[in-house]
Amino acid sequence: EEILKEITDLVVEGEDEEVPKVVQKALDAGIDANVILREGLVTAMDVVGPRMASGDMYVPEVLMCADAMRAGLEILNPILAEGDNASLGKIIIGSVEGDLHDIGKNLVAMMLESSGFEVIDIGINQSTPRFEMAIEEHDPDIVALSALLTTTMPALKETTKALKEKGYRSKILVGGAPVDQAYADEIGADGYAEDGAGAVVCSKQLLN
Ligand code: B1M
Repeated sequence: EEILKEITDLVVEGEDEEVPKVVQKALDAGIDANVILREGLVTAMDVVGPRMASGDMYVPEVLMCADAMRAGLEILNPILAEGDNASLGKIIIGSVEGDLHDIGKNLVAMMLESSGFEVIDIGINQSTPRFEMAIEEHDPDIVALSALLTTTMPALKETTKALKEKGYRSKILVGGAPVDQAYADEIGADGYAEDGAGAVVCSKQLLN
């Protein structure tokens, strides 16, 4: 679809005012919100990633892309979130210490919420003590940890270990691009998910 390509291009260009308008236009044209998300918005990050790695794009530009993506997501969020309201369980989610990436985490949070979980998002760059404070305040069923960098995988491991050592009842779910099932097993997490849909399936399994 032409309009999906237009959305991708606008996100890559960091057009945060245009993106929501075109996303709305795509919805009005009857395109499914999930398709707009996957083939319009998320594809932009597949373009941005390699450009960033090759030095064709710098952090300030990528931040503009992230803002444009967020602006588009805000239009889709209420539609994607039309789920049931019964709480399947309480989940605290955050990006681990040193990690400032939040687009993927936000997507995972949105999917969990729309599937009926109560989600408390504590944000990016969260240290172990911050997770502990949140756990003590909310007593969640699951703590979901996101890491997007190979350099923050050690923080993922530290936090997982520390929370396990404290003996909280919460299950620990981990994910993010560099993480896989083998690593999740190695660090003693209770679950691993590749994406938002996987996080929903895994969370349901963990609470069974
Ligand atoms: Co950064 N970055 N970044 N970045 N960035 C990556 C991750 C990178 C692969 C780009 C590249 O070089 N090709 C690379 C990592 C290399 C590596 O570690 N192997 C990288 C780097 C190097 C960096 C910096 C070091 C760059 C620098 O400063 N020189 C720096 C580090 C900052 C820090 O965190 N300390 C940095 C900064 C940034 C920005 C701030 C500019 C920006 C983030 C803005 C924001 O998030 N608000 C940014 C972005 C946008 C990216 C890319 C382009 C896109 C990430 C993204 O949002 N993807 C990324 C390259 C890429 O992924 N193509 C890149 C879309 C999103 C939907 O996917 O986040 O993977 P993702 O989430 C998925 C799954 O991973 C999974 O589900 C999500 C939905 O499908 N998932 C979970 C995520 N969390 C989960 C938790 C779960 C389960 C599943 O359970 C708990």
